[in-house]
Amino acid sequence: MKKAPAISDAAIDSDGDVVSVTFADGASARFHAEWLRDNCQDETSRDPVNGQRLFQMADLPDNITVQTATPTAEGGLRVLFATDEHETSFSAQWLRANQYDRMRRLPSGWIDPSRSTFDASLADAMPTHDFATVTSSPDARKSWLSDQVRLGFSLLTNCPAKPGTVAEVARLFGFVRTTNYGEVFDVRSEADPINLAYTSDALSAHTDNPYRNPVPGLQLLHCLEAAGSGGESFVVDGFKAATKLNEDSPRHFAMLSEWPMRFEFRSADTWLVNEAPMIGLETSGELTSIRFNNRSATAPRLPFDATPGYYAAYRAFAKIINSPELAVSFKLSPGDLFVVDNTRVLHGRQAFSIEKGARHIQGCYADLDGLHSTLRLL
Ligand SMILES: O=C(O)CCC(=O)C(=O)O
Repeated sequence: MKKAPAISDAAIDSDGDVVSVTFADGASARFHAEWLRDNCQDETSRDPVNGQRLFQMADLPDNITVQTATPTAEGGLRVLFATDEHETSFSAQWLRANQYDRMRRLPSGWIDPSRSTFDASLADAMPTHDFATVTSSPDARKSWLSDQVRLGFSLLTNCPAKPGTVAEVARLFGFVRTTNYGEVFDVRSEADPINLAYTSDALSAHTDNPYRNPVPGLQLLHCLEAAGSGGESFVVDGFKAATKLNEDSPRHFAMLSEWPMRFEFRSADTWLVNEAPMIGLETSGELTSIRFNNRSATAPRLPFDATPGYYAAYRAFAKIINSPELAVSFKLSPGDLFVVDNTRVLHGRQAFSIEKGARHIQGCYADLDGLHSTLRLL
């Protein structure tokens, strides 16, 4: 690490609440008295061996102020706190590395810059990778997984069109997550289906299993037999849709990120319920997750006065999600497999006819942390 310039000057505001320092290169920084006291680095404050803090926040006096702050001969800062007469030193290096007075609150709904959002035009530049190549080459696997993290979606071609391959692909980067649908599940038209996915009906854009907590981070769908007619797949970037909602109406965006939807799945042996916002934000405002599923959303129970605004926001979000400008459409052939980040990218399919051949897709779930771990190691 580059050595920080020495501290050449220090001043305290009239209340003793804030210390301003000037570095030899002319840069300046401000620190609150309370922040400095909490972050004292001396050996009565931090264990000299492991660096862990030795006091409790509750032990510190209220209304901490600084009595004196002076540059040291070594270029650091000597501080005497007025409230508890604690005296300590900070190096210029440490203060520069931990400076916070230029931190900015980011707008609600900001997206990690390592992600790229997409719309329908991605169909002209599909993130396509070859099964045999990603299996044999670590570089090719890295490129595939990087696309997956950047876009939340990737397509793998020339996979063996054999049952079980989907789990084999998941094991290239992590572990299969078994659910009540099994380790792998067969998506085809069935009599008396436990899920509308197991029919020949169209499925509108959705994320899977929002009724679970946590939801599966990744979904893999592998084509074993294509539909004779219909059955085209599509994906929609939920981050793009949420960003559009925020641009059109920050009020709607706030509604869906503050109030939860209730999601439910029930069959003879399973009853899953989860209540969570459709748009998930970190406390920093970062957009981190989308839950959207028309089939499994159930009656929301919100404060009476919030309900009309919630429905207006829900309808506006649904219209954006269903707009053709966002849907990337493609038809799977036997051996094609796509992966979606199920916390971000929605997927769906067109209705298909079963007269001209049985469509058969096999799917499985996996967790995102395994994929990120494999990518870091690669
Ligand atoms: O049939 C398909 O293409 C997709 C099925 C699906 O959306 C699902 O299993 O979640």
